Amino acid sequence: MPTQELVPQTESIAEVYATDEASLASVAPEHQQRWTNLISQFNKTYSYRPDFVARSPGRVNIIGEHIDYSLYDVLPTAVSVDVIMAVKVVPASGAESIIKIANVSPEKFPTREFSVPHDKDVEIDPKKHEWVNYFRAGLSGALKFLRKEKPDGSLVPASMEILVDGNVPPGGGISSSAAFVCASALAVMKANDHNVSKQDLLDLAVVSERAVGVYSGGMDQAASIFSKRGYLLYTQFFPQFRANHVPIPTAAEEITFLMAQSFVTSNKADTAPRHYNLRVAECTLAAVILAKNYGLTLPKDNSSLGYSLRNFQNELMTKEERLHDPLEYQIDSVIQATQDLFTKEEGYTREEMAQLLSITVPELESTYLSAFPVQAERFRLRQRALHCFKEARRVLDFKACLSKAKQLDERRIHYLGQLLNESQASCRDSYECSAPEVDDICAIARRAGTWGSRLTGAGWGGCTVHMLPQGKVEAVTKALREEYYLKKFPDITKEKLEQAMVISKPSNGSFLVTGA
Ligand code: NG1
Ligand code: MG
Repeated sequence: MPTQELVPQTESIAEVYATDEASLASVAPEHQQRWTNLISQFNKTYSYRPDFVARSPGRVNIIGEHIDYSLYDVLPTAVSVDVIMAVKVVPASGAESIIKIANVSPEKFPTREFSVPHDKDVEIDPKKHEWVNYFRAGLSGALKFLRKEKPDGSLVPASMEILVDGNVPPGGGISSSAAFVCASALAVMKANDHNVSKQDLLDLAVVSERAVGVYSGGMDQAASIFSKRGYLLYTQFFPQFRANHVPIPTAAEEITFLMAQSFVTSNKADTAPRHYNLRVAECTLAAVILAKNYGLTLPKDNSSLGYSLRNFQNELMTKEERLHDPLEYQIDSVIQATQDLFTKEEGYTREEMAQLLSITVPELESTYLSAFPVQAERFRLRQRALHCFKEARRVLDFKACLSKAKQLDERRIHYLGQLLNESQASCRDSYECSAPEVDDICAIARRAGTWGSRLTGAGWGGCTVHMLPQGKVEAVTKALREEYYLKKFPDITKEKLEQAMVISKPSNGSFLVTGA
């Protein structure tokens, strides 16, 4: 029986030699054909072989939704779909480095060429939806990191010729963005001869993704970089990042996770001011108003806006309580505090929040609502904070249930399923990040025999995840096909229907392949 293992954060990203077929097969058993195609198409495009391939996968979040940016623990893992990026390093000449980037599907993702100034930041316009923005984001984060290492300004970034193949569905809730940004950042580090550690890659990829205009927590990048085949990644952000590989215990009936797309896509770059970034702002404002009410000064932390609900929890506890009270009790106290303070179900206006903080509205806006645009009249602090704290408890409960038993009996399995269902209900009612289609999928799947069903990722459409016995996979996929996909999309192609539902196997995180 595999046991829980602490993730080695300072370890370098794994490098595998393409000629060593056994080790390549052990890290990437699926998609061998895609790898071979990438190399031969690279050869055709640029007339030589690449120096290396950088690869990073998408992820599925099992439980812990919308709480990473409040610095609470989450439980995701990498999936087998990924972004692979073949690279040839070209010696830089003159004052500019040149990036040529092509995609194996040029009709959808046209080839681009651009120069990288040696002494300036990479510019990205988040309003222009360009597939290469995600590469630029990774490039920008990596160059910032490399420049810090050479403060004398002597860094001459390598020119690169690149061919990309990604099969993570975009806007589909399994983080095509993190896969692309992490693979890009890793490729740039390698091209510039930097043997990057997993932790450094995580730190710079999180900053990178913020360059595309989203307040992003760190879950997706952590899962994409650190995951290990067969394990979930128990990821902690407070007081600093730490992660553990958690095995899924055996059960009488094999436990399977199925992902099902809703095919309702929410483009984060467009909707963030009303959805994602607004939620980040609501949680941050809830944290600072709670702190103010209890006479506490929150020290800045490394969350997106610098103040998190997790940090409030920490400050509210006395030293004694922090040391001796289980985290579950501590969370119960902050749930109570939230219910006592935020009594307005309809939410709070800017004026009301400013008053609670004893500041002016312009001060409120410049401190909490200006890093990224946020559109809202009212901020539903009670519902958002309650979702966050209760979801954080569910993650602790889920993890404890996995860790305690060598074998999961029926009672425990049902308990895990119930936690997933409660998570979905809370996302729908308190966090308002579900969608009617997602609710529909979950209801159909449960009727057909899942133990638990919920949205995964940011929501507002996107992807769902289901925990079910292996023996029920056929019944559940049949029900979803007939009652959701064929009903909602009568003209759906066979190919699309095949991509709609996949069994999610916890996969390996980022790695490099050389000698291809
Ligand atoms: P998606 O939109 O699925 O990539 C986002 C965030 C995560 C996390 C989840 C919700 C980014 C890159 N990712 O995921 O950090 O907050 O939503 O749990 O913004
Ligand atoms: Mg994303």
